[in-house]
Amino acid sequence: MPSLIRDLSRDPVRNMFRVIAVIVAVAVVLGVGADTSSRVARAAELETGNTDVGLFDPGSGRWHVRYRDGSINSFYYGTPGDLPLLGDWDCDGTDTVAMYRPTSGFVYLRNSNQEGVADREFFYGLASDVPLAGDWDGDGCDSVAIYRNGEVFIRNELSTGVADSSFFFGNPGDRPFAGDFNGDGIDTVGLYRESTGLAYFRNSLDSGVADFEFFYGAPSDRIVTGDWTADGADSVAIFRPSDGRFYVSYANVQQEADVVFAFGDGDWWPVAGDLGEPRGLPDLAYEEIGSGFSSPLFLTAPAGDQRLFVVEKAGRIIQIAADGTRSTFFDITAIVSDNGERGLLGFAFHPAFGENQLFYVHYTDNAGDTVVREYRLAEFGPSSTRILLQVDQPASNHNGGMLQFGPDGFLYLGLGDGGGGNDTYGNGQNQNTLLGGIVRIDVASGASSLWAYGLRNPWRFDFDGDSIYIGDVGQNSWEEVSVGQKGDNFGWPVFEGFQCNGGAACDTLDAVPPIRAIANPDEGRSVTGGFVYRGSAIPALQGTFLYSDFVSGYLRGFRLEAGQVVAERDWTPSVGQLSSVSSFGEDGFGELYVLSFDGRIRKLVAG
Ligand SMILES: [Ca+2]
Ligand SMILES: [Ca+2]
Ligand SMILES: [Ca+2]
Ligand SMILES: [Ca+2]
Repeated sequence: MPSLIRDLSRDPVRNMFRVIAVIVAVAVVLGVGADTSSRVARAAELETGNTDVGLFDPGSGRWHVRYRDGSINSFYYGTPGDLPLLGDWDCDGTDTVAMYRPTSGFVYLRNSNQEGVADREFFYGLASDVPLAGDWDGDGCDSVAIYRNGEVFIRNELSTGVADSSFFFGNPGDRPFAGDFNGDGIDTVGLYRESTGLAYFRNSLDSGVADFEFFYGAPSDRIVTGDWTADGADSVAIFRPSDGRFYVSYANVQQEADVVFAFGDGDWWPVAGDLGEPRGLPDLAYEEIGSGFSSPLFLTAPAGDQRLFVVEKAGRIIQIAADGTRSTFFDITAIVSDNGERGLLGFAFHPAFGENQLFYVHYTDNAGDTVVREYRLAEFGPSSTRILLQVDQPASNHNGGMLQFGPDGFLYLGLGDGGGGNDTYGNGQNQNTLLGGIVRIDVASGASSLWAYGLRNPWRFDFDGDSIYIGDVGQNSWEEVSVGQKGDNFGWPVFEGFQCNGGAACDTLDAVPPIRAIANPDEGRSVTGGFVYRGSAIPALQGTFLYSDFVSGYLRGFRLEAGQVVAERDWTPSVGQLSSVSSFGEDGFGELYVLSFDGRIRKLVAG
């Protein structure tokens, strides 16, 4: 068979068709993938060399890149229907994403693996061409070639222009790939015939017969190449859409995969390359630590304390001892109004609780108004307390909730816009009310002031350094996650997410846009803000903000650097959807928990 192909492939377009019928049966027999279960377990020992993999989901326009340590970064770049590329466009040794738009022949390059606009764009090729990334001249920089019906058009510059060279290789319908198969520092072209699983390789950029070929994969597999073994030469891997697995071969020979790992889903397009130092977010899992709580909506603990304190909406705080024993720590159900969005909504220990035994609650009183109250544990009783803040609530909804000490020692409270719909009471942009904002309370003097505003219902927030991460529940179209500082205006109701909701005012308002806007109802209906992870059990999660949604129950997170999202992930496909996620919680050591209104509490652990 090999000699037959070589003899005939002087005119490969015509003659490669002739051998298809012969090799179909062989390819099925030799296809990779036998006994995958034992090989999936080996993913952790994958010799990746300098090679990482990525997948582009053409349905959503979302990328998922997997670093060699197994961590993953997901981000939107490109639009449905684009073809993905990965290459070193700026010659810094790290590969980044690009999109080829088949409808226009435009290439859109990014020099970083994160959401954003193209760093460079240019036109090369025609509609229906297939793009290839490679270093065709060995200068250490990748550029884009295109494959068109059995002809390859090489270009060494990232700009619009004519091909530097072209040559014939393969048949119309073959799927081209590129790689440095002989380790000479020059990328050349291979062809994968999906219908048969036969791959053809060429080591020079000119017309001619395949230098070698072998069977790898099964029909509909998608091929990538990478230097998995760090010996300077690229070898093949395939992504199998039918099982969402990569099958990696350490040599360009016909053999079973050296390693198999699960990554991705369905009809996604694979890439491979050198993503540089791992910057992705690690696998996570839920570990249920308790159930049977009554509408739990918060969890906290004093720093360094082994106990957990669970807030139940009706007005109870349940203490969970280190051995799991539960007891009632605190009960103010008699003074809490608990219906709809009302209840005991926030709870915070004083940073010096160990010495002064002070703690703080935010609840809706029996008149339906907001109260923030201080208690001292040793003197607990209705008369032993100090009311720090009372705010009249014009409606039963949008009462905010979160209560947390900031790093500056002040106590912060999230308050909604007063309720109704679409800011009925006009509080979002009114700086003369505490409603619709983040309120700063000086617990020493009892003074309160508006610290940030333009919020609809900041149910949960978290301070990290001098930044606040806010989950702000949206109206009809967009749930928001925003990050800001003192004095910021988050835009409600002039903006909902990035969307203008206030006509001409949108042009002049100096509002902080959200970091993420989550489409309602497609992705979520009521965002549940979380925490920036500062625990120690999952080091690779450090600095990541995690959040969810009360209705859709996803688990998402991102990490910022200089205000930009540099790592992002949606763990829902691996951890599953939860029901009625009411809040996240943080224990005395910075580990995080997810609370569901169905009474269950789960700890976030390494996956
Ligand atoms: Ca680069
Ligand atoms: Ca080059
Ligand atoms: Ca080469
Ligand atoms: Ca290699």
